[in-house]
Amino acid sequence: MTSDSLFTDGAVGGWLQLPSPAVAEIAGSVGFDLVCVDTQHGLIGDDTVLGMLQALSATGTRSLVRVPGHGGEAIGRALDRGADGVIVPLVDTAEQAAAAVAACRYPPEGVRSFGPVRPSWHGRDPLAPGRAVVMVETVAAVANLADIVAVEGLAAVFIGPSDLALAHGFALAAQDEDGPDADRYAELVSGITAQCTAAGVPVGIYCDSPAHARRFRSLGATFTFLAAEQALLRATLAEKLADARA
Ligand code: 3PY
Ligand code: MG
Repeated sequence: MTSDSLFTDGAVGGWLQLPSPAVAEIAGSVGFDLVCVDTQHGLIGDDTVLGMLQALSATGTRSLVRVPGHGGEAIGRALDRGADGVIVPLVDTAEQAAAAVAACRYPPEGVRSFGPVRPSWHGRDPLAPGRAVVMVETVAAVANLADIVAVEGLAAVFIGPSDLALAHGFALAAQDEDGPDADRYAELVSGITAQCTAAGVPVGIYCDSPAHARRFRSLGATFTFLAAEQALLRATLAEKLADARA
């Protein structure tokens, strides 16, 4: 159970990796509970983030930005452009999680520099903290999870299922219900979700497919993000092409 209106139980998010406000507007128009603009692996440059966040706002869709690393500069820029929060990848320790939370808050609680340019246009509380979501996808993060979820002010944990698999010596296909070592991988994921839920922290996970979303929900994920739009676009184009040639 969560009291955060962004990470409601069962929420399904969209995931954007193409540098396009128009594509963001399409994603926003289909009813996702929230959408993430991915600047870690996505092909999205800093200048395009603003237009994508504006396009999402135009559809009334709330947004997160996955920043490329732990630096406070990228976190502040995402929040100044109006993102509701950030996803910080590859967090290993409670200290790193606490630094992410601090980067989303102004002093005295945090270290964010004041300059909420776009939020101020929309009557949003200029001092409102941004949501800090930290990714658990490494061996160290799993080992340190009890301390990570105890960090004051953490909005949610987000599992990177592919990095998590590789870091623990699993094939990527372990994410599939009938994949190699699927049971051991499921135990790993369930262990993470159980610790988050016991601590009252929403726990989400990236899902390559609706089947993964169902599987991971059954393993305790409280919210999910559906596959990146570029992967869905390519799969649909290939399917329609094959169909047209049939
Ligand atoms: C992962 O699977 O490692 C991710 O970071 C998903 O975006
Ligand atoms: Mg990852």
